Amino acid sequence: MSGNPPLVSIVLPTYNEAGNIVDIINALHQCITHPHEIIVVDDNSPDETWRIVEEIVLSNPFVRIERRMQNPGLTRSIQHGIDRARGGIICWMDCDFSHPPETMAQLISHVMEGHDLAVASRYIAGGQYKSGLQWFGADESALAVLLSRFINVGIRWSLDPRFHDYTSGFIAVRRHILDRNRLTGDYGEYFMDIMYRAILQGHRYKEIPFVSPPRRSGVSKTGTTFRQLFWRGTKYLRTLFKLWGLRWRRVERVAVQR
Ligand SMILES: Nc1nc2c(ncn2[C@@H]2O[C@H](COP(=O)(O)OP(=O)(O)OP(=O)(O)O)[C@@H](O)[C@H]2O)c(=O)[nH]1
Ligand SMILES: [Mg+2]
Repeated sequence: MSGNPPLVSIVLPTYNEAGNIVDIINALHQCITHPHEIIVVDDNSPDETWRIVEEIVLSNPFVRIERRMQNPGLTRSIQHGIDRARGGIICWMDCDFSHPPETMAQLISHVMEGHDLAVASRYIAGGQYKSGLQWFGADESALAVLLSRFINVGIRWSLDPRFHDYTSGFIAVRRHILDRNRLTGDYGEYFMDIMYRAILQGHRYKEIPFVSPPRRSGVSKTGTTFRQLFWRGTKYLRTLFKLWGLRWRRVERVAVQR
């Protein structure tokens, strides 16, 4: 890449991350050597994560806070951050330390080196999900971990098996891809949607492994009861049908052009 490196925008969606947000911003700022901005998008957290960030903003001009008062949701929050990002490379990740900040630095380097998207994956050699998870007495449900693995295998083999972690949510992307593809969906299913559309559009991606430990502080926002997990599963299924439709229309279009 010639000239100055593009600005990197890191979007951090937060809901009740008061115990993690200071450390995650500091860790990212230390790891990322390229010019960057950090945009925290908080859904008016009751633990006042937004207020902590407002304090940080006063002495750190590279940090911004977007406090959303309406229509909460993970996908909408990330899209809100993307819409306000100034960088040529846009990234996002979870803020609970299950996404290591050093891995974000690696993702950015891969995009700087020419890939359109770089994704951190738990399901390629060297990656691992919930390392250190205690199956009994832990905050995070073993059922949720199992379901996530199961959903991933199903999605992977019904879309494009060359890509591995369709629910990663840990990514660096060139801006033009996000200009063309807005995030849709409610929670984790937005990721398979954007990723598969990018694959269909022929964008170059790189997957790198990462080991995902359980969250460091606070509690998970992902439901862990059977009913919540079931509803989550149906949203993935709906997105899967939509993406099959997209692939089908694409195959038809290519056939007609021939
Ligand atoms: N702005 C915003 N952020 C959210 C919302 N829900 C979750 N988040 C953030 O999204 C990230 C992922 O949420 P987690 O609760 O860790 O959920 P998860 O990683 O899918 O599930 P676990 O594997 O149980 O940790 C964290 O940074 C949360 O603070 C939301 O509704 N709005
Ligand atoms: Mg998490």
